[in-house]
Amino acid sequence: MSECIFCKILNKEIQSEIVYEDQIVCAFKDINPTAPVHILIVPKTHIENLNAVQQQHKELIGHVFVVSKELAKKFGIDEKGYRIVVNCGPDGGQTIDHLHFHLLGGRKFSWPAG
Ligand code: IU
Repeated sequence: MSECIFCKILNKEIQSEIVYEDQIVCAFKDINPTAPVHILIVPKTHIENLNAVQQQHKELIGHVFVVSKELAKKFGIDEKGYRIVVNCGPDGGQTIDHLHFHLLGGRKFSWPAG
C-alpha cells in the first residue's frame, strides 16, 4: 500500500472534495485554499514531480491542461483569468511528492511569484 497521501486520496482511503475525475486524473479542492478557487489536478499515476516526467507522460500532461481549462470554466474563473502552478522540489515549494497542478482563481495574483 502506498504511503503517498495523494495516492491515498485518489484511492479514496482519505476523504477529499473531488470536483472531477476520469481514468487519467483526479481533481479535488485544496484543503488549505490560497484563493477563492483552489483545485489540485493530480495524475492518477504516481509521478514524484516535474523532474520525473518522461516522454511517455506527454499525453497525460496535455490532458491535465485540457481538464484545467474545463474546470476554470466550470468554476467561473475562465473569463477574468486564473493561474496554474506546479511547485517542484524544496526551492519550488513542493510539499507533497506526487505531481500536482494548482488551479487558482477568483482573485488577482501578483507577479513575480514570492
Ligand atoms: P505543494 O505544491 O506540494 O506545496 O502543494 C501541496 C498542496 O496540497 C497544498 O496546497 C496543500 O494545502 C494541499 N493538501 C491537500 O489539499 N490535502 C491534503 O490532505 C494535504 C495537502 I497533506
